[in-house]
Amino acid sequence: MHGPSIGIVVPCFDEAARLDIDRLLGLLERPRLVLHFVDDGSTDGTGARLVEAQSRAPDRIRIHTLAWNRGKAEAVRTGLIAACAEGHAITGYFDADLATPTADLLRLIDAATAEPTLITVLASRVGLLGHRIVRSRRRHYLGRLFATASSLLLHLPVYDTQCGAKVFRVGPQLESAIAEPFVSRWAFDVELLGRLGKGRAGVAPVPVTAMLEVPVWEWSDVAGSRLDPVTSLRTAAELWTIRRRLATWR
Ligand SMILES: Nc1nc2c(ncn2[C@@H]2O[C@H](COP(=O)(O)OP(=O)(O)O)[C@@H](O)[C@H]2O)c(=O)[nH]1
Ligand SMILES: [Mg+2]
Repeated sequence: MHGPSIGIVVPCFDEAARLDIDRLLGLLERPRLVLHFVDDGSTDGTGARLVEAQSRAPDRIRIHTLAWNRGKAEAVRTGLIAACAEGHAITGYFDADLATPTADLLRLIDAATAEPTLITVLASRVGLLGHRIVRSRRRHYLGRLFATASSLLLHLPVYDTQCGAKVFRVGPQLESAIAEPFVSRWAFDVELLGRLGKGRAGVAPVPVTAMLEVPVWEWSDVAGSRLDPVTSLRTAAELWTIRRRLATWR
């Protein structure tokens, strides 16, 4: 009657300055949506801001606290495992800086809800007329290079693996794909898609027809990103590690 139960993971590492709690809590207008914040060893007061947020909707907000900074990949994985364990029908993750607006996340959830065969719904940043995709030229072209390399690695015609908003149907396919830590710290989205696409013993691969990319209406490069040039290079190098790991993933 009120739609599926939804658990959205928001990884946070030292986000005290960027967290816009009011906008994030706006997501709770969606019936049965629960926010799973993962505080990844923050030392800047993020924890206190999350506790304050939770006091505004105690039954709709979870806080998972990691004792030390494990990186976005492990933080997201921890949150997704918790969301699956809680029995949500749909889960996903969403960057704390709201680079993707909440309205676009809700559109991903709507797509997954409307079409039960979909297992993966990804937000994609495509500069279409009438859409507002704001990012530096440098970040755009580097991003396109990375996306093309990822698409070749995955043998998947995916346009954008790195947008920080993704939604999944909970089930054995997702659960087996997040059961083990990722080998990558930043390119884990690629690794996750690769695992889903490969399947595992007793778990069927997710076919291309169960994946959907939804172009976002808005996306803006929010200041304060931790993706500096050195990290970008490391992330690109991670693609090789992922390729090797996926070759033996079964
Ligand atoms: N858990 C965790 N999350 C992180 C870490 N670094 C960044 N994030 C989160 O990942 C999301 C995107 O981070 P951001 O720095 O904006 O990266 P970018 O948008 O990809 O350039 C935000 O929700 C951050 O809080 C980290 O070390 N650990
Ligand atoms: Mg960002």
